[in-house]
Amino acid sequence: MLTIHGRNLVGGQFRPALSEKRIDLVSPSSGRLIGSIPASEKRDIDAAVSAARAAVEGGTWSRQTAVERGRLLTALGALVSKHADKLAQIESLDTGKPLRQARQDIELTARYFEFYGGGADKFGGETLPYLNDFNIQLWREPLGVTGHIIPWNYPSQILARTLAPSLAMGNATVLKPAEDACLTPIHLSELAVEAGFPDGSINVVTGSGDVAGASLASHVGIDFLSFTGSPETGASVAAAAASNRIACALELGGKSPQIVFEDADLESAYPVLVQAIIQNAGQTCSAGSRILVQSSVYDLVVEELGRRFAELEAGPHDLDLDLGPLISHKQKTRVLGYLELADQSTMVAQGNIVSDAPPDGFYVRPTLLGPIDGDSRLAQEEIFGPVLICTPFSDESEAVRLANGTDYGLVAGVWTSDGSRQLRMAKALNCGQVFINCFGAGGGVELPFGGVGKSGHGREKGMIALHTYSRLKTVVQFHGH
Ligand code: TXE
Repeated sequence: MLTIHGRNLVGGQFRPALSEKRIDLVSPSSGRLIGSIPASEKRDIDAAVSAARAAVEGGTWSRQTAVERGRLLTALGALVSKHADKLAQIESLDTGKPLRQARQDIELTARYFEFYGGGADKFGGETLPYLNDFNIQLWREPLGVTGHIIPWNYPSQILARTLAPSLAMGNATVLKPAEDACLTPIHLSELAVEAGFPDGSINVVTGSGDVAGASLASHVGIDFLSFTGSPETGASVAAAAASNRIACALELGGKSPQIVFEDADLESAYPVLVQAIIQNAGQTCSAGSRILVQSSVYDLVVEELGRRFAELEAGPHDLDLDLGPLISHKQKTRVLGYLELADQSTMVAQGNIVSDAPPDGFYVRPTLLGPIDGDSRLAQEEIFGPVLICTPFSDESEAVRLANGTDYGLVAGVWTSDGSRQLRMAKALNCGQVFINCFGAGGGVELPFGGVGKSGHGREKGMIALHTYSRLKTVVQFHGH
């Protein structure tokens, strides 16, 4: 079994935590030890923020042109592709996700670096019409040092999605990966150095959320914070950022509905409806975790979904089944707690855990529940596991009321062949992304992404992220008659 002992990257140097303390990592598939990471503290974060500050204030990084920054990002993307096999093995081992999904994640990771590598020298300011004799320019400048706290569900993809646009705009970065899964971030930091990123431009510091994460979120030396994780931690990091008067982008998950009308092409919808919840064992911020089905086809749809759920298999990451284990014992307990809330009469179907799955792995059977009341906790709260709930609706207005009836608003899917209804629904849905006759949990490098309400605010992905990671300066020049 692979055992990895990771190091921090601070100011271009790989090193353990200053205290030399470490956190053990376990494999979600077996519950067995697979390595350890530095248990960094405030002084490690201080060192990383100082290194980043030096990089943007006079360091080599601050002198790189947009073209050079773009080339570095593109080179890192190429290195990720070159080492894709190894990175996918590590991602799969560390998170428990099936190997083929880890391969897709690594492909997308490379794509983020490529995309923003191409974007770095194509994004600039503007001029404005104003009074005669004046020239008005709007400049796009880097923010300075950006802090990034990322979760364990898509460690490599989320690292790339948040670091790449920030680096493209010329910021220096400090990233704190999640203590439950951070082996790919550690490997990506090594590839970043190999690609030639100057000292201090990328710093990666591992550790627990309440120590290393909280130190980064509250650090007076950062100019912007990007956070992806739970709404509760999101609120606490946003409060810390506010006390330092810096902005933040928060991506805090969702309870994303897929709305199936009676005129939908059901055969095309079924595999997508299932995949959108079992991908990453349901631990996807944009998982399609609620299905709203028009009453006239409710029984038909739920019966077919039930048939498909009963065939699903969960097992160790390297068996590459439909889904792997959950990330940790804590997540497994959380998801089983939600299943206990379900009335037995609403249990439609459950998939299986393969018999050779190690007993100490964090497996949960994929489960289909319905009909579930739209006001119940199962319909309102993010379960973050392979649990899909079904709720019937009678007409378009009830579908909208149910779809918008949670505190979250990240993504929604609409399945209907009526073109006018597609647009009416897209307008009425209160969320950041709407998919029509398709659904894209994760992925979509080009597509601006972010939520409303409890799902957070700010947008990442796509060219819009270059706005997020830069600041506008208005320059007013009087040039005379
Ligand atoms: O999240 P946390 P957890 C949701 C999902 C899941 C729940 C709990 O519903 O069941 O959150 O997961 C760091 N200051 N999502 O407990 O705590 C932590 O080290 C600063 C949705 O793992 O938010 C990690 O790096 N940082 C989500 C990151 O925050 C702190 C993905 C996320 O951990 C901190 C993950 C603190 N006080 C969970 N405490 C999505 N949007 O995709 C923790 N952290």
